Amino acid sequence: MFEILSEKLGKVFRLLGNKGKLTEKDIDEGLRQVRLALLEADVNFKVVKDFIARVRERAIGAEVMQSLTPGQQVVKIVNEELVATLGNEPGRLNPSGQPPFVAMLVGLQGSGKTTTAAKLALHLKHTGQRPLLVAADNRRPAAIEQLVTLGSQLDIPVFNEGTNVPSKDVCVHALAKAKSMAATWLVVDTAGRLHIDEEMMQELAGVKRALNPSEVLLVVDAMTGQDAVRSAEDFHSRVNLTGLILTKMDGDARGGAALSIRWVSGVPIKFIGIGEKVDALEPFYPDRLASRILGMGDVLTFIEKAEAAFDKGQAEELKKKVARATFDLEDFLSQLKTVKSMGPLGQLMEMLPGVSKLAARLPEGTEEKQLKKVEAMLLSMTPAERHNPQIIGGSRRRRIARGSGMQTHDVNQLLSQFQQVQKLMKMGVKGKLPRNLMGMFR
Ligand SMILES: Nc1nc2c(ncn2[C@@H]2O[C@H](COP(=O)(O)OP(=O)(O)OP(=O)(O)O)[C@@H](O)[C@H]2O)c(=O)[nH]1
Ligand SMILES: [Mg+2]
Repeated sequence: MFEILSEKLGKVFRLLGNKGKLTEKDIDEGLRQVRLALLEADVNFKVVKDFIARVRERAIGAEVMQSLTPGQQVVKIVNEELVATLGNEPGRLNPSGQPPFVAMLVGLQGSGKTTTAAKLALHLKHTGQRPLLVAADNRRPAAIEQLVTLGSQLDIPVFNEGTNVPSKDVCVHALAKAKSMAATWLVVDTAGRLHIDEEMMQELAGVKRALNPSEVLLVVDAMTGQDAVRSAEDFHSRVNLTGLILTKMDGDARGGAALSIRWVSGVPIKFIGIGEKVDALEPFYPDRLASRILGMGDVLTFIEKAEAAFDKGQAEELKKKVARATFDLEDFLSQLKTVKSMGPLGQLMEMLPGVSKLAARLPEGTEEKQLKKVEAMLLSMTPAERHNPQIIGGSRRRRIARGSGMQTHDVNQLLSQFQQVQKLMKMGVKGKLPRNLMGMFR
C-alpha cells in the first residue's frame, strides 16, 4: 500500500543524507518534496500541513547529534512525527467493567464488518479469551448466514435469532447467553448502510445503550481514501467511537486514509485488516507502520539502542552497509559477536540490520543453538570468503563444513539464505519490496 510513498520519501532522504551539512534551504527543499509525496499519497491536506510544520520546527532548531549526520537527524524527526500522526500508542482492546466485555463493530456497507468480527473473535480466542459472536445485522438472512459460517469454521459460537427479533433485543439476549456460558467477550456484527443515515444511527445508538460496550469500533475500508476519513468523523460524532479498524490494508490504495484518519478523527487505530483470510488481522503499531513507510525497517531504533553498545563509528558504518546492500558475512559475524556480548538475544536480535533478516530465514529451532552453528560456520571461513561469499565453491564448502563440525548442506543452506537476504536488501534499497516480505524488515 505504501510503496510509492515509501520510494519517494526514500529519494528525498538519500539526497539529504548525502549532504554533510544542511542549510535551512536544504531542509525546506526536502520538506517541500515530502509534502508533495504525502499529498500524492492522498493524505489529508490539513494533516500534511501540520505534519510539515512540526517537522520543520524541529529540524531547523534541532541540534545535530554528533553520531548522526544531519540528514539522518531529519529522517529521525520525520519518523517520530509520523508516529505521532499515527497515534503513538499501539492498538489494543480495553475491557471495562465486568466480563463479558462487549466489542461492537459498526461501519458502512461492505467495509468488512462481518469478516472483521470473525477475525477479531479469533484474535481474542488466540489470546486466551472466550468470545461469542453476535449477529446483530439481522435484516438479511445472508448476513446471519455469513457470520454463522465463519463462526463454525473457527469453532467460535455465534448467537443469532433469525431476522424477526429487533437487533437491540438480540443483543440483550446475547449478553445473557454470554453470561450463562461464561464467555468473556461479545463481538457484535451490526448492519451497514451505503450512507450514514438517521435510521442507521438510531439503531446503533439503541444497540449501544443495550450493551454498554467497552469498545465501539468503526470498521473502515482503507481503500476508500478520504471518504473513509469523513465517515470516521461522522460516526464518531454520532456514536462516540473508541477505536478504528482499517481493513483492506493489503490493497493497492495510496495509503492516505491510513495516514490521516487518526489525526483527523482523534480516534485511535486499533487493528488493521491485511487480507481476506480469517487470520489476516493485526494489532496496529504506529511505529512499525512509520518505519515501514520510511523504508528503513527498525534501523532508526537500532541507531538509538545500539549506540549504547557499539562504538558509534561501527553502528554508522553498518547502517550505511545495509542501506547500500553491501552488508556481507563478515558484518554478520561481527553482529553475532556483539549480540552475544550483550546477553539475551530476543529483542535486540530483531533490531540489528542484517541479523533480523537472516534470523527470519533460519530454519525453525532454538535461536541460540542455531546461532552457535551459524557462528561456527562463519568462523571456519576466511575473512576473504566472508567478504565475498560468491568465491565459496564446492571444495571450500566442504572445508568449512569440516571445520565447523557441520554438514556441507548446512553450509549450502546458510549461503543460499544469505544470498536471498542480499537480494531482499537490494530490493529494499530500491523500495521495490513486495508487501508480504516487508515483515522481515520489521
Ligand atoms: N483484501 C481484503 N479484503 C477484505 C478485508 N476485510 C474484508 N475484506 C473483504 O471485503 C468484503 C466485504 O466484507 P464483509 O465482512 O462482508 O463486509 P461488511 O461490512 O460486513 O458488509 P455488509 O454486511 O454488507 O455491510 C469481503 O469480500 C471480504 O472478504 C481485508 O482486510 N483485506
Ligand atoms: Mg456484514
